[in-house]
Amino acid sequence: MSEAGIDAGLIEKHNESRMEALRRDYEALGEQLDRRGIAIDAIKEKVAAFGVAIPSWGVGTGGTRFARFPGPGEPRDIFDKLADCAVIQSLTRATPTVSLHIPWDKADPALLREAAQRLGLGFDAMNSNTFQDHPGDRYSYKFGSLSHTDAATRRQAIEHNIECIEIGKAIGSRALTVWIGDGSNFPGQSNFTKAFERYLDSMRAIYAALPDDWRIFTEHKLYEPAFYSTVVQDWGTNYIIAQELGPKAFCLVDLGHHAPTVNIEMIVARLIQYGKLGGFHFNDSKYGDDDLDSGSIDPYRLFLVFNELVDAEKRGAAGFNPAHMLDQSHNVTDPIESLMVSATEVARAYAQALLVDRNALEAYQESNDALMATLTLKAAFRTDVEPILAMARVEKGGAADPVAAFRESGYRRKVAEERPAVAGGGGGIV
Ligand code: LRH
Ligand code: MN
Ligand code: MN
Repeated sequence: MSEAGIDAGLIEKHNESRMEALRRDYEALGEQLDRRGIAIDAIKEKVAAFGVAIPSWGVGTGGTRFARFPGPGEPRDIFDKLADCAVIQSLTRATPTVSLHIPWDKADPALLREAAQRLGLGFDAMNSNTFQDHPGDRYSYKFGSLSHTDAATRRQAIEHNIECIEIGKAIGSRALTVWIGDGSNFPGQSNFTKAFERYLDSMRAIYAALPDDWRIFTEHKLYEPAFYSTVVQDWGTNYIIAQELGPKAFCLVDLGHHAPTVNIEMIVARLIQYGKLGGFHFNDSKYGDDDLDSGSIDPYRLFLVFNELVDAEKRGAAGFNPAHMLDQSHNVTDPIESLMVSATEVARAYAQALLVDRNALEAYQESNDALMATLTLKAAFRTDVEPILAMARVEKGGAADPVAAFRESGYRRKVAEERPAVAGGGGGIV
């Protein structure tokens, strides 16, 4: 095994047997795209430059409120998690960074930096956690954190966020994502206005500790863990927060954090238009915050989100620089495999969105030709861009078929020998 966990020779051998077919598929697609006035190599270059961050918490098996069924070779700590992330990166070449969650990933920053460097990884946004109590903390977050009625509890939550910034500074991160579970379970339990005022005050204190070259992302979520009201529940509230805090504050869109019928791509467009789109937590869902693999339920929606992103990229929208991160939980699949599939699906949506004939689309929009406008999007979405994704991967040293190569490597079996089995048990998202 190499430092990154997957032997380069194994990837080479894996690719060798697939290269001939891949070249032919790539050529055939190139010809087809050429007829549509699209240069396949230019799309491939864009895909090759695209990356999405791995959530450190994603490489462990998730769970539900009811149970957690750990798999073999579960990472024991952040260093095992980084090793797993490096495997994902070496096979997909689309996941160069990791997003840490504190205190889950708390460790000596010098060691974190050293491990990441050795594994060829960087760090994306830091995530704070005041949705659960931390061992040793004086105050409980049972009734809230940044919006808590008690000033000392709020102060503790503020300090925790500032500590996340400090750790992030030491390891080269440049953003903090704040998601809180604050809310209420019963009508009357909380004063909506006062709770939001307290939240904003707390966020102002965190914002004041943000270095000049950092961004702060606030993440909204409709419900859960609070079941009646949530302090940061939707993109409207989120936009207010970003406006109130200032130019370093942006909204983070987690695809699973919306009501089932909400038009997420339109929210994305609005946030871009007003310069407040900070980034994404990509995942998919059928019912709520299911944290399923990206594109596993509604790949068309993922494509439509990317359609907005490519539109903004093409017209050079002011301040447009969203962070791409995954945020998912795996109950029945191998987390490494699921994360590789998700990273590929996100890149696929990007590639498909790059194929949209934007001049034609604009003309159909201007002439109110609804049918042709929607078929223009469909033509891009229906294109099988797999040869582009695979070729970009292989040319960067990744695997033509990451899941197959991962299984060939025996990585999971090997780490299961070193990492003691973990007992299953009650609920909890991580
Ligand atoms: C909340 C959330 C948020 C947390 C993560 C573990 O549902 O999406 O991003 O930090 O899950
Ligand atoms: Mn999230
Ligand atoms: Mn979530």
